[in-house]
Amino acid sequence: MSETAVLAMAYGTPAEPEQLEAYYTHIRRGRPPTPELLAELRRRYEAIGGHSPLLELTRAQVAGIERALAEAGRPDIRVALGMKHAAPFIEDAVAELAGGGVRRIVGLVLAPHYSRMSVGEYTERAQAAAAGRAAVSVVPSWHLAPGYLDFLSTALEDELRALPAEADERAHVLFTAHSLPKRILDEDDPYPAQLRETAAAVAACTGLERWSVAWQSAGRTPEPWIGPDVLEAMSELAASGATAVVVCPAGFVADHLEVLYDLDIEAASRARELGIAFARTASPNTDPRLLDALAGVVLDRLAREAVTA
Ligand code: FEC
Repeated sequence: MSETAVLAMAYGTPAEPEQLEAYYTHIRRGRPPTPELLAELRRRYEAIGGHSPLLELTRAQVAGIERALAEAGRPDIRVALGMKHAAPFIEDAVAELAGGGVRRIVGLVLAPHYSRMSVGEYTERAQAAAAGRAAVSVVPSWHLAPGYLDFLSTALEDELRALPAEADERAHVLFTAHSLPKRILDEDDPYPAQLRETAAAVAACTGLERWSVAWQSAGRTPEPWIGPDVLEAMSELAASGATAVVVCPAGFVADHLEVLYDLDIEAASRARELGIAFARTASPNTDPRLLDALAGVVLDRLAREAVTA
């Protein structure tokens, strides 16, 4: 095995419904959910068929990035999966890589935008797990990677083209990412600005005029979360004359609960109540444009480190 490897880091999902409580407790940093919160989360998983496809999709993305690296001339680089809230955890993957002789780990989070509360936490965990055993350098963000922007642009054009002609006239595109507690704004966190940069780049590629950014899937906690929430934004758009909303969940790279429930069920139902057309852009999942882009991001990181070493 090469001394260099990639640690692909992703959110994680319960592999079995029996693991839901442990998963939710982990997300809540060890605080078990109330029976009501757990039942509500179980209801959302049941509504999408009882199971999120996230684990299978994440594994397929990891295999695809490894393949793309091999095709780009680095068949020696292994890509291991480490997850934030489910096994195999980030710490398990780091231990396996270090135990196998890896001394240099490039961390790649399967989420495009940097926040201290997302990529920052993945980074801290990977670096703590590797301390004294391997050097870890994590790609902070890749929200303007050309293959990712290209995927989003064509996915958006497909949905806009498929809208009924009368709805298309005053269609509005909402680019979304997972909301985070508002306190990140006091710390100059780049997360909101990076989502706006992704959105502006896709809007420029597609010649889009009516678009804005909204936030989705805010946690069920008492503190304020970044807004506008996607559901509120849809109500405001309908009130100001929009006939259709197309949601582009640019903050996610795969189909999972927050896309399949929060958008395809909850937001679609809100659109029906508001009397407007609704569409959601396809997720990149295993599209080669995403996988090649991510392999490119890793190779850039390695090249930059070779220059500065
Ligand atoms: O399909 C699945 O099974 C998992 C889908 C899933 C993804 C995801 C991505 C992100 N989250 C982020 C932040 C937070 C914060 C909290 C939080 C809570 C939840 C809950 C579930 C959940 N998240 Fe998530 N997230 C996914 C699923 N997330 C389930 C718990 C129930 C709920 O509140 O809805 C609040 C924690 C707390 O209570 O203290 C904060 C961010 C991302 C995108 C970046 C990434 O992928 O890492 C940020 C996928």
